[in-house]
Amino acid sequence: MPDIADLIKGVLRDDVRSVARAISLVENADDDAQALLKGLFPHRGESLILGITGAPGSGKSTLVDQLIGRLRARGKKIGIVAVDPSSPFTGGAILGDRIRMMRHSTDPDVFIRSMATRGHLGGLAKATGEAISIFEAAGKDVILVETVGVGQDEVEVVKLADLILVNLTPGAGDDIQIFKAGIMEIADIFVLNKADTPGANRVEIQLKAMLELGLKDKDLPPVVKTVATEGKGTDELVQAVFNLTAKKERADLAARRKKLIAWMLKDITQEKLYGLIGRAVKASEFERYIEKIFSRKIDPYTAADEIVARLTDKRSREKR
Ligand SMILES: Nc1nc2c(ncn2[C@@H]2O[C@H](COP(=O)(O)OP(=O)(O)OP(=O)(O)O)[C@@H](O)[C@H]2O)c(=O)[nH]1
Ligand SMILES: [Mg+2]
Repeated sequence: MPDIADLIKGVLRDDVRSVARAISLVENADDDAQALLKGLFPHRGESLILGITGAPGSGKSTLVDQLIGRLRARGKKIGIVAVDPSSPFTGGAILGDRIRMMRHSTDPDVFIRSMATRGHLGGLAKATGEAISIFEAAGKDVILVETVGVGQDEVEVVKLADLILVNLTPGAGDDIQIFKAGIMEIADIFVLNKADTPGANRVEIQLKAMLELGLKDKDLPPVVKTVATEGKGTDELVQAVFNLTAKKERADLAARRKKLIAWMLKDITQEKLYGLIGRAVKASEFERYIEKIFSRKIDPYTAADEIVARLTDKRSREKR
């Protein structure tokens, strides 16, 4: 069993192996993980959390790879959470992300964590928040969160970032997808990637026209054209990010952080409640309930009430 106090010290020193161990520990989500996260919590740095979202295959990872290069050139220490889409969209995405960012894999100041959305639904905010906490405690300057803008959860998670980059491409169908998901409203910067493919200028004009119509009284978010595979436009993108962070209101950033905290608190509380239920009601008892519900001797609502009542009874007995 790892010594948590040592591990905390290691993370605070930004020791690569400690950060890696902390992350695996958190992935296992046991009591040690909680002790670790509790210990790290008071130590938060001034990290900038950058979210990047867009349709599958729009070039997010290639862009992230370019951003890593540019930010490293400015001496920034970086943590990356790549939320991998479940298989229906792009199979083998984890491998793809790793390979595209591989040239940074030997850099101790670049730490990449992949996270699968499959089987994690709902817990995504908690898992992302925990990875962010570790990176913050380790003193990363910039934390990049890459998610596919398809499912509601992924979209919600990206909203937790301080700044949101929405990645579009000239490819057909993107506009419909983005606007349907309501991503337009949350974008701080639009990245029009694959600007080397046909239709880039047309899409840029369309996008700007739509933004002017849709966001009448607000500052229009910048639109930056990039060719991520060649690194074109990425300097401009980094500049746009820093211009905006300088401008963003503290209150605005605080509001986003509070939303992340609210999500995490909800997730953590739910997880603890599930744990309590699991301990209070044996698997065999669950089986009995299932049989009773199946034979219509009891309805599932009453059964759930009984299970919850068991918990509250137990707690009040403990208190007495
Ligand atoms: N022509 C062109 N191709 C690009 C550009 N950027 C990325 N690509 C290619 O697009 C493909 C997808 O790139 P990724 O970076 O994996 O895209 P992604 O959005 O991370 O994909 P998922 O994580 O699977 O959703 C790769 O084959 C890239 O080489 C670009 O600017 N121009
Ligand atoms: Mg990717």
